[in-house]
Amino acid sequence: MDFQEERKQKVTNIEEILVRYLPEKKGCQKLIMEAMEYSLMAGGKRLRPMLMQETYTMFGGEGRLVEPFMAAMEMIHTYSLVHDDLPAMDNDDYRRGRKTTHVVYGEDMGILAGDALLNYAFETAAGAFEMEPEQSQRIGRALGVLARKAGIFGMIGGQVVDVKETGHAITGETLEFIYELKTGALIESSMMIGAILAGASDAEITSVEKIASDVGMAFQIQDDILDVISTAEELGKPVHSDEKNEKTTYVTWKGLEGAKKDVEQISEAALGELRSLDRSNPYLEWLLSELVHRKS
Ligand code: GRG
Repeated sequence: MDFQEERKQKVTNIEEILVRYLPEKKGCQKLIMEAMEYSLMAGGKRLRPMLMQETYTMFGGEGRLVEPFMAAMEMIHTYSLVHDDLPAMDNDDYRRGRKTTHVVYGEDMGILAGDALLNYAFETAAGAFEMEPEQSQRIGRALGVLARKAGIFGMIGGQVVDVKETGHAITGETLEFIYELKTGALIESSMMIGAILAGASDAEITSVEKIASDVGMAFQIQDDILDVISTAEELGKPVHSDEKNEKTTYVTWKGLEGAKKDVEQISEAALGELRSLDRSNPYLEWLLSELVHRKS
């Protein structure tokens, strides 16, 4: 089986896990549960739970302890997208090829569905204590990472700066800060939690955080590059700059060629650090490279 085929199977497996951890739709909470399911099961790359699972197995993790955390991570990622699409933020009507949650369920339910996913993520992850009470130390540490990297010192912190700086020119350093937190933090916590639950050492967990931080940065720069390419194609213009964008992006900062060069350099650094761990997971190596070189 080639890696592409393996990836499809892994996505299917992750979606089965997600369905298993969704609350049963009933009672007076039925509507909000439907909205949670609508957004969580809308597709997407399932990148974060996949990175978590691959890091877990790379460090010798076995069994299902990682699964509630995989589901929790995708719930948190999904909540961030639901809230990011709201009229008060990006005001998007479509995501992942279908109508956004607030368009289908109303703005009030969109807000609540995001809140519910965030809260239910922690309820879900805390279920790991019952699965393996003897691993409570690792589970507690993983919960702490999950909370911190999604919060004010992680994704929310990055989003706040992004929102506040919209409409102003920003420095490259501020842009990197936004990307590190907004995009990088959840990728970091995904891989760190996989390592923590598998019993990796502190040095290994620090190394994994660095790898994931580089992956997040390269992933976000590639996002900016793809945005410029697709816009230039739509306008029938040559692809060399970021003319449409009023916002500072990595491409407006460093130019298209500079951005591409940095994606290569940063992803090479991540792969080098991964190889230096002396743990083997050829699929994870392939996935990291695939993600930062994706064409859509
Ligand atoms: C509202 C608290 C709050 C945070 C929002 C995630 C986010 C922060 C904003 C979404 C917009 C954006 C471009 C974020 C950068 C991270 C990113 C590239 C998200 C999309 O992740 P993918 O590509 O999405 O993994 P899929 O759909 O594949 O799951």
